[in-house]
Amino acid sequence: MGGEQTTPEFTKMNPNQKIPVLVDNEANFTISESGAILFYLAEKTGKLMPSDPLKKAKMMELLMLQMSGLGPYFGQLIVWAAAWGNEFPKVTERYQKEVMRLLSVLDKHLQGQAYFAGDEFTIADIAFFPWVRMAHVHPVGEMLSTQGLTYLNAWYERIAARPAVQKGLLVPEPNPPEKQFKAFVSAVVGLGDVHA
Ligand SMILES: N[C@@H](CCC(=O)N[C@@H](CS)C(=O)NCC(=O)O)C(=O)O
Repeated sequence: MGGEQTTPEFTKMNPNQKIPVLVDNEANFTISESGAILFYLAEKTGKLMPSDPLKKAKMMELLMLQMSGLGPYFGQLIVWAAAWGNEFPKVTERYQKEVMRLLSVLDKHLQGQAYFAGDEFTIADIAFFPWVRMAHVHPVGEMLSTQGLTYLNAWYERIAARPAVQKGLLVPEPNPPEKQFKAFVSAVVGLGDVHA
């Protein structure tokens, strides 16, 4: 997040100037937006997505909830609570409450099913995992009481124990939580002058 996202080369790949961007050289195809990237990869590989159209639609429902709900609201919570040092407690509180509300919606959703789309691990679980993780490992997590969210916590442990997830958490390199958090704050505030 050193500003590379605003260079002409990167802007050509994603006019929205945000990561992630996927370049599939094999298909000569470039795509941005994490949800669209996950969907593209699942379609391409035939993995991590139900084939049944109704189950797939339910999976998309959850993927959209992550993209439009938990991700943006959690991002804003980090901006108001951490980056701007809780300068306006009422604003921070709005995002804190909404993140908590969404986490308890997710908890209810997982009651009686192991994964967000039912009994199989899909891209919806992959999309939610880093944000739910944030509620556990980062300083902002202290503002979110996840203790009573039994189903969500069990899901979190289940996903975190997957060998591929553990491997993924070390990319690009293993970092202590404080360093990860700093990088995350600069990523969510990353619009430079717009936020100054
Ligand atoms: N809706 C987008 C959000 C992407 C996004 O906000 N990326 C952040 C990093 S988490 C970013 O590139 N920040 C840098 C900036 O805004 O300049 C997605 O899901 O891919």
